[in-house]
Amino acid sequence: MTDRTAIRRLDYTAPAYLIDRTDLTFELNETDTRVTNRLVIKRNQGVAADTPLILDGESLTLELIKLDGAPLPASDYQRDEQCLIIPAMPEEAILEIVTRINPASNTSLMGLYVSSGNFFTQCEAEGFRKITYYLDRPDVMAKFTTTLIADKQKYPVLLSNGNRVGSGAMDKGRHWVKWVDPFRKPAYLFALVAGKLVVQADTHVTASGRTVAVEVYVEPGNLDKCAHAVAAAKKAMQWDEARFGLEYDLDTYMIVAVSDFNMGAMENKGLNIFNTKYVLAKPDTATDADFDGIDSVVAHEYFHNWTGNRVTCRDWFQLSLKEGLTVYRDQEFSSDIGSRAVQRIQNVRALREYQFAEDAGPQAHPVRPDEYLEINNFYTWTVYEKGSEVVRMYATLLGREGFRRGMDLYFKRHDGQAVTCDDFRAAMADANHADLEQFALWYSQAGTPHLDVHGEWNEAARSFTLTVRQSLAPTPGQTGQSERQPMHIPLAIALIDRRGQPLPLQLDGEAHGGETSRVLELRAEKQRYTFVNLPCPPVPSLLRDFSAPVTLAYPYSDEELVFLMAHDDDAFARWEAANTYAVRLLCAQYAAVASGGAVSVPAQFCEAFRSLLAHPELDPALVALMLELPRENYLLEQLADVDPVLLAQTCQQVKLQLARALRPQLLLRYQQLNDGTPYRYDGEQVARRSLKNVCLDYLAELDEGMIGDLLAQQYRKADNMTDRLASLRALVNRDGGEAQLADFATHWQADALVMDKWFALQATCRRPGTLSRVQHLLEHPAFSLKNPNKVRALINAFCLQNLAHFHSADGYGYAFAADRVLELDALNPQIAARLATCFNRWTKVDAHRRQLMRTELERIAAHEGLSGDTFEIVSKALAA
Ligand code: B3K
Ligand code: ZN
Repeated sequence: MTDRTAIRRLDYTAPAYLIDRTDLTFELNETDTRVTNRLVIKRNQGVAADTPLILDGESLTLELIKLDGAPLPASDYQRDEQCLIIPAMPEEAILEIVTRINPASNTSLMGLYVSSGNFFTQCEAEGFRKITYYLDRPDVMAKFTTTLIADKQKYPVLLSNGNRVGSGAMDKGRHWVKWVDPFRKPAYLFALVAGKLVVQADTHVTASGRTVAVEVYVEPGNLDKCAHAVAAAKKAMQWDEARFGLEYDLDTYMIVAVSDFNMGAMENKGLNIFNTKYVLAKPDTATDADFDGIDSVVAHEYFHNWTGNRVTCRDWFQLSLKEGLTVYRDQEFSSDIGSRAVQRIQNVRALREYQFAEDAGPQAHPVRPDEYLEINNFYTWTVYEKGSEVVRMYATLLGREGFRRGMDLYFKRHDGQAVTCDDFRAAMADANHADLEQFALWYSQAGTPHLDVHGEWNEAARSFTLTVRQSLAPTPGQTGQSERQPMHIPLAIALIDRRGQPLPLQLDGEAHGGETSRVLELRAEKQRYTFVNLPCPPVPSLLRDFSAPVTLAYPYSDEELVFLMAHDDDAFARWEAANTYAVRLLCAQYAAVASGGAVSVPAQFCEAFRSLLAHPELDPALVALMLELPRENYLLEQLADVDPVLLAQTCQQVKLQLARALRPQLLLRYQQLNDGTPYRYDGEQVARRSLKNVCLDYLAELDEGMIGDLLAQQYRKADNMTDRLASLRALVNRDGGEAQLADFATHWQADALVMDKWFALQATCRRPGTLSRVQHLLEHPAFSLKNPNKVRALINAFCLQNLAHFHSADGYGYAFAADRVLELDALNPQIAARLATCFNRWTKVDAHRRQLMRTELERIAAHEGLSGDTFEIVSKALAA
């Protein structure tokens, strides 16, 4: 039965009982695992003596309950599908519960499950209750010991949280290993792994001189793909010591890679479990983006040891407390080990493409949600990425040192506790004597604030006045515009003179000019800033480094955008100017085509791009980012009543015209960068490859035999996956690409992660017949609906990234998506619910498609036995 009652943030009450110690014993068997759970429980202070103990538990077979050593008769407890209730509970007791579970039949990949013959767990958010009866909530923190018992031959490696304290042989070919975790933790951080695994080991010596073992466990045959993950873990450890003074606290830090996993990775105490996608990599099999992804996910999970584990969340509404902060930390790490500007642009681009769409759609929710049906639906772009922008704003407002003072106070006050987003904000405020009361609105008001900015030059006074108005549109489930309050928004600005120099900024009333860039703190609905003593009318550079997660409109002329693209001293703002210009161009072209006209890219736009290609002294990575056209999904958000097929065609035509206009420059730049240097993953080479492959991507639009040869040659000669995949991506969109596609599959059929790329290329292909090809691929021996990576590579890629085919006017794309949602829902509700978000933006498309999408949403919603996960997503979409 599905429980469809919303959980509300304001209903929080402290736990009635607390658990001091949790001693677990697992007798592991694929279809019948026995779990013995011994709890030292006590009633919480101030709780009435007749308060029952209510333990969470799902899909468990109960074998035995003992209270203080004596078996508990059935009349002394009650059970239903979600809990076990003991009405008469002593103030303190030892409760022993034995349950049986069937890991082999667990396709939800929550709780204990089997993957490739090995055992793994996933407990966040509420998976521990599928392992044993427990107080499965993050504010109940206990000390855990775990004893694992299993067949020694089949499961030689037995891992859990903390430190390994003993092991031994047993009867029937079994063995045991015991683990003790000295730190209190909530159940969602529990983990175990058992199986045939090999390990790549290294050490890290901490700043205080302790030696920590760093171990990465993988299936045999994958040891040659672990070096990057090991190096990433060591870099992350060193970085956290240097930047935040935070050291690792156990003797061993373990990462285990598993191929069946619902998300990227999980920060279980001392035993992080990772999707193989974020561990396994070598130049042959992984792209530059994969290597980057491993750096950031390894760092993210490692950083959770302090921000998430040592200090955890009081309840799941506070999820962004650990996720927003940890994303901010991993972004800072990536910026420090790579290019800060590239990192920032990539993060902002993703935020705008996905989080802004979430904020504008039916699933909009605040960074700290107010209610949910299924918490797993709230591991969202808003909680993670907007949450990280909120944390970044503290650093922008308080400065780097101020932010560090706030972090130090946060750990001093809350180490070992389960706390709230308000506690974090209070630490930031108190450590800096800052007023962050109004800042709390970032956690409670959903939607993307909009800034409308105007500039006025006063020739007589030689002053420039910026007028800024903020607004916030209503979002589903939140009250109307009238109740929205103005927010505390850091707006970083500069004023650039005609030669491209930033001018010293002196506000009217200030004694003298100051820095050339400053952060205005907006607090009111409308604010005016007059800058004086200016030699000439400036061009404003606004929202530099994307100082707040807002949309901003300023009436720039095309010429001003081209000027900022070339001259702004902030790299993000240069990219932003190019992006604004390109969005403007594409929206105008779409409007022209939609009203019967043809695509025609103005010469001035081509010139701006030509000049980017003509300056080899510019950072190739930044040039590549400026040349990449805005994504179709992002453009869809800027328009209304969209025909997505026409939008995709427009984008392709614009790209083709640019390729024709810039052919010589693209080819020259491609040839300069394609210099045959053997592959290395380092900043300089990654930057060069990114621009080279952007040039190739444009050239591939040209229907010329010579370009076909160029693509085939890059495919053949590439000594790395980045270049090989870039050429194959273009080839699959051309006649004749089938040969390389087949060659690729033959070569990589045994490598699951590389085959994911092969599926995704075909799912995102532009050519006719893509849907039937995708349908055909569902039957491919390397595909499995039970493997989330495969589902994401083939099905989600088609439904969420292939606009032209998903939105085909016959509605077949929508029907395909709905069928897959229903099929997946029976296997793995979390994965089904994520896929169902492909219907979120149904109100954005034209009336014909709106009707088709609505019909499919209704079909899903009406399905008998639909999970709460999927129900929550589709019912909200339908309410839009
Ligand atoms: N905390 C986990 C995500 C758990 C998702 C549960 N549905 C990974 C992370 O954010 O690091
Ligand atoms: Zn996280």
